[in-house]
Amino acid sequence: MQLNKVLLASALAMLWIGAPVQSGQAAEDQKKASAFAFDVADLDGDGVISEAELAYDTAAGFAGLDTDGNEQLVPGELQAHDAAAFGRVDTNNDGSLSWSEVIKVKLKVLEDADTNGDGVLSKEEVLNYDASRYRRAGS
Ligand SMILES: [Ca+2]
Ligand SMILES: [Ca+2]
Ligand SMILES: [Ca+2]
Repeated sequence: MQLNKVLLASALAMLWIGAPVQSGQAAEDQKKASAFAFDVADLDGDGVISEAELAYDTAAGFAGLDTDGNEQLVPGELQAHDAAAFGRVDTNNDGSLSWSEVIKVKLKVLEDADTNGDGVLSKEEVLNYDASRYRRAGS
């Protein structure tokens, strides 16, 4: 089921933005999940994630999580939601995440994670970024 795989990985990538690294999840599992999300998001298989691929992946993740289809994500639609992370993404504080709020954060992540500044994310950049988030979340 390719579509389910895409939605699952996109959901993982979605978490990758704003939110919840699950507490108690082993670092190794977290790394595997990141690598899997990367492979699915890399649609053309060139080994890097471009801004267009990131936007596509975000859109798929957003649609997959928006179970009532109202184009807003509310806490109940996000698993393992973390109030602090949710609040950072919810910039207008209306208690739900709109597409523009989500994509803005994603593009910021791309900027932050792109350590060599070439405008695309390599797997190494993504894994390093996720690992640094994981360490922060665990401390
Ligand atoms: Ca690519
Ligand atoms: Ca909002
Ligand atoms: Ca890069």
